[in-house]
Amino acid sequence: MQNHKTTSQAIYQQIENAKDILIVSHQKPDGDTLGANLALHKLLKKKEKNITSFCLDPIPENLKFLAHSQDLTTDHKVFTKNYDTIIVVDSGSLDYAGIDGLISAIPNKYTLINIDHHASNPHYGDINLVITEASSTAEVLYRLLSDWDIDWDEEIANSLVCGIVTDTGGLKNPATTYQALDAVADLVTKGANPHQIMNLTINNVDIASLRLWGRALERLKKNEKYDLVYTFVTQQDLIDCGATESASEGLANFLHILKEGAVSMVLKETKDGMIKASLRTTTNIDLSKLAQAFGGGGHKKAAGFSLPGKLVYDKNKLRII
Ligand SMILES: [Mn+2]
Repeated sequence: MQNHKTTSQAIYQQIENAKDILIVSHQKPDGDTLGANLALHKLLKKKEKNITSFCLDPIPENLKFLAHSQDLTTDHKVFTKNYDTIIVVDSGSLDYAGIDGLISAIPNKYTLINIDHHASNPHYGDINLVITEASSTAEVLYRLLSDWDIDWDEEIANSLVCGIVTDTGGLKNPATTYQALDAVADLVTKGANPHQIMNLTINNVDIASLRLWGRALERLKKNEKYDLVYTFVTQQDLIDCGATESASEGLANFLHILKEGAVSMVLKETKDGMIKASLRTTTNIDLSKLAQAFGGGGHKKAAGFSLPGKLVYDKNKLRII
């Protein structure tokens, strides 16, 4: 913890002296990376800094309730400007953020701050605040801001609660530690409304997505040898159910209710010819290591990787070609 305090101080100094700050979320953004980004955005605006919030992909419709969501840009041109400080939130690597090719276009020298909770994070920043036992980057940020004397408000509190609530699957998954709950409780005293945020995020699945989940649930299988329960979603399933690419995202988390199998896995075909695997466990198996062996990454209890290929389901057998 001492180490975190020193890092917290270093980040504070860097931000206090900064004028132009770029905050980057990871591509295909979720409630955590956006909650963390926009909470920082609001706070640093109050400190009269020039803030640019960037994400490679646009903000999903259901997260547009976050304050300052309209200030988030997807314009690559922001990487041709000068910044003294770049803060990357919730990204295990610059590649995961989707900016490894973009960041080299920034003309001047900057300080890179890496704020994250992914176990696979190699500490790529000049300053790294990576707390792998934290539920979410929003919780890491909450701890950071609690070390400083900041001007809290309802919007900052709600953005951070959004990150904690979504990354813990509604305060239910194994990442929901005492510290995560304590952070939410304190953020409620600062004006956050977790119930409302849950209804806008977790409890917000449409019929097409549930139909898709139904299809996947019907196919659930258990591999006894590996104590693995798995299922899959194809591009054809998305078409048949009228569901979007993001519809299967909640499915892996939903499988937390399962009592069988040490590990659950959802395989999903993507538009670009890849198969994306989402792994979950409630045991002590370190899934981030397993995912890294396949070129992926993530957390100990929730991780993923991608492989090129297509899924073929024939005579009750699943094959990857
Ligand atoms: Mn996260």
